Amino acid sequence: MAEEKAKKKEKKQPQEQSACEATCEMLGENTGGEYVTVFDRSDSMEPRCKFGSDGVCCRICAMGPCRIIPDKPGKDRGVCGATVDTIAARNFIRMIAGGAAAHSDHGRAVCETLLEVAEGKSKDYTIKDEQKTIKVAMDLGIEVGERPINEIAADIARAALAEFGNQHGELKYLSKAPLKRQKIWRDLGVAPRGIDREVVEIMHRTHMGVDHEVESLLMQGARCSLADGWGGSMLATDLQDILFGTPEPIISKTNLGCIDPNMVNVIVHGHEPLLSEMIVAASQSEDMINAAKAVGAEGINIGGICCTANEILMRHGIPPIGNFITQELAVSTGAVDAMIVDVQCVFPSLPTIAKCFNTAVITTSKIAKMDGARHIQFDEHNALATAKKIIMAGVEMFKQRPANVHIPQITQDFVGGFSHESINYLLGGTFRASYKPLNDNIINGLIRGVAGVVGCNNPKVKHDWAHLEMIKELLKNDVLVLTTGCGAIAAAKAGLCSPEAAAKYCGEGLRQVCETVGLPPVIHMGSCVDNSRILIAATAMVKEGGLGDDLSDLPAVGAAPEWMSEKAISIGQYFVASGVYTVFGTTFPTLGAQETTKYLFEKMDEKFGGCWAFEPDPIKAAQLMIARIDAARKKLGIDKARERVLFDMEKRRELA
Ligand code: SF4
Ligand code: MSK
Repeated sequence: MAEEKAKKKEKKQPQEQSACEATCEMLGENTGGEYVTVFDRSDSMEPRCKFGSDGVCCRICAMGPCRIIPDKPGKDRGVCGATVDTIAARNFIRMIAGGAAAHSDHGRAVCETLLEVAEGKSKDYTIKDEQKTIKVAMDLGIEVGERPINEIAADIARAALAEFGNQHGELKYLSKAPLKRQKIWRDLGVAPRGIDREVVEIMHRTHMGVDHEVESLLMQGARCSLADGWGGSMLATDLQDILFGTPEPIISKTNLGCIDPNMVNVIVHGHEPLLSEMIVAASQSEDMINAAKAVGAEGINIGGICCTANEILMRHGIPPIGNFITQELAVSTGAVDAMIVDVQCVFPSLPTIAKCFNTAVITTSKIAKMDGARHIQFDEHNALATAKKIIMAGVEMFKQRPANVHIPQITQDFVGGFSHESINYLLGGTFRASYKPLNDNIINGLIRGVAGVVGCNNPKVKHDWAHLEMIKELLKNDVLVLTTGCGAIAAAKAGLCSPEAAAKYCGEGLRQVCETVGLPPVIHMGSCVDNSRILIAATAMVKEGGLGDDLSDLPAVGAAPEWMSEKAISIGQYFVASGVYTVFGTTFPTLGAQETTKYLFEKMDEKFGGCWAFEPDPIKAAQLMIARIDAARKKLGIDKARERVLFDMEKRRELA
C-alpha cells in the first residue's frame, strides 16, 4: 500500500508529459489511474537498457544475445567475434529495412488498387487527377498520346509495381533528382535497383556471418533508404494523388475538441488512405446519416489520428484529432464510437482501453490484426460497401456510450493540404507556376533557409514540446518550415500552421514573405510517405536556379525531434543520402559504437554532402540547423542579406 502511494506520488503531472493542452486535460482525467496509457507504460519501463538504447546489443543469432562493452576485454566482441561497430551498423540498417518495407508496402497497395481501378475491377474509386496521371506517365517513360486515361493509369500501375521487383539497373524515379545528385548516387554505387531487392539485401547482409564492414553495411542502408524516399514513398504519394486528387490548401480544425458529443464519432487511424477515403465517402451517404439519426445521433463525424488523419485532412479537410501518442486518450473521451485502424503506429493496447469506454476497435488489414479487436476485412473490390459495414459498427456503439463522456473543448483552426504542385501555383500563380519567389527571397535573405521538421512523438520526450520548441526557434530565425506526420499535427494544434502565426512567431523577413504570399510559416505537407513531397519541393528549388546545382547546395536541413519509428530512421537516411543535414532528437541508436556513429555523423557528409546529427535539446538542435543553413548560404555567396539595387541609366552605362 505504502509502495503504491509512493508510486502515485512519483507520477508525473500532465504538464510535464505534454505540451498539448487537450492532452493534458485528458491525462488529468486519469489521475486515479483507472486505465493505463502509453505515458504510464513508458514510465514503468525506466530505467531502460543502455545496451539496447545505444545499439550495442546483438540478438541476430542464438549464440547471443551479445551485449558489448567496447573497452572491457572479453566483453568487447560478440560470441562470433563481431565488433561493437559491426553490431551497431547492422542494427541501424535493419531499422532502415523495417522502415523502408513499411512505407513501400503501403506504396505497393496503392499501385495494386490503381491497377484494379484502371482495369475497371474496383468500381468505387475513380481517377481523380488526370493532369497528375499524365505527369507521372511521363516521369515513368509511358506513352501518353491520345490514349484513354485509364489505359495510361494501368500502365503507370504496372510500371510502378515493376519497380518493387526490379533486379537490375536503377529505379526510374531517381531521374527526378538533380543531375548532380544522380551522379553522386551512381558514383557511390547506392542507386537502388528494386525496392524489395534492397530490403532483402539488408536482411541477408545482416544475417549472422555475412557483412561485417561498417562502410559496406551503412552504404547498403543508404541505398535501401533511397529506394524508400525516391521509390516506394514517392510512388505512394504520386499514385494516391492520381486516385484521390493532388492536395490543395484547405482550412480545417484540429485537436480532441473536434470529437462531437452529438454525432457518431468514427476515428480512422493508421496510414493508408485507400480505406479512409471510402470511410469519408460512406459517412456522407444518406443511408449512413439516416442510420446514425435512427440511433439518436445528429450524424456521423469523422476524425483522424496519425498519418491517416493527414491523408484525409489533405484532400477533404477532415480534422486530425490527435497525433500518435494521443490515440488512447481519444478513446478515453468516451465519445469515440469506433476506431478504425489499418497499418503502422497502432497501439496493441487499444482494445484494452476501448473496453473501458465501449469503443469498437476495428482492424481492417490482412496483415495487421489485434487480439480483442473486431476484424472487418477491407475489400477494395467492394470498397464502399465495406466502408459502410465498418461505419455501422460505430453507429451500433453510439447507444452504448459510457455516462462519463469528457471532451476537452479545445480546437485550433489551421491550413493544411500543401503539395509541391500547390506551393508552385501559390508562389508563381496559375500561369507562371514557379519556385522563383521562394528562391529570390532566400537569395535576398528575407528567408534564411528551409527546414523539414517531421516525424513522430515519443513518450521519452514531453509530447509535442520538442517539435514546437524547435519550430519556434527556426521561425524566429527566418527559417521556413515544411512538416509532415505527427510533427505536422503538433504544429497545427499549436496554431503554427495558420497564416496568423507569421506575425506571432516569425522573424521580420519570413513574416514579410508569408504575409505577402498568404502562406503559413509552417507548411503542412501531409503524411509520412509525403516526405517525398519535400524531396520534390527541394528539387524544384534547385531546378529553379540561383541556389546551386544540387540538393546539398541548398540552405535546407531536416529534423525529427521526437522520432520513434523505424520509418523515421529510413526517412532520416534518405534525407542524408539526398544531401540534407538531418538532426534527430530523443535518442540515437548507434551512440555506443564510435566508428559507426562517426561514419554517420561525419563520413556521410564527405560522401553525400549531408549527414546525421543528434541533439536532444530542441533549441540547440535548431541552432545546429541554422548554423548549417548559414554555412550553405556562405558557400553560395548569399550570406549577407542584399539590398535590392535599382539601376538608373547612368549605372547601366557604367555596367556596359
Ligand atoms: Fe552474438 Fe554474433 Fe550472434 Fe550477434 S551474430 S548474437 S554478435 S554471436
Ligand atoms: S504516424 S511513423 S508516429 S510520424 Fe506516420 Fe506519426 Fe511517426 Fe507514425
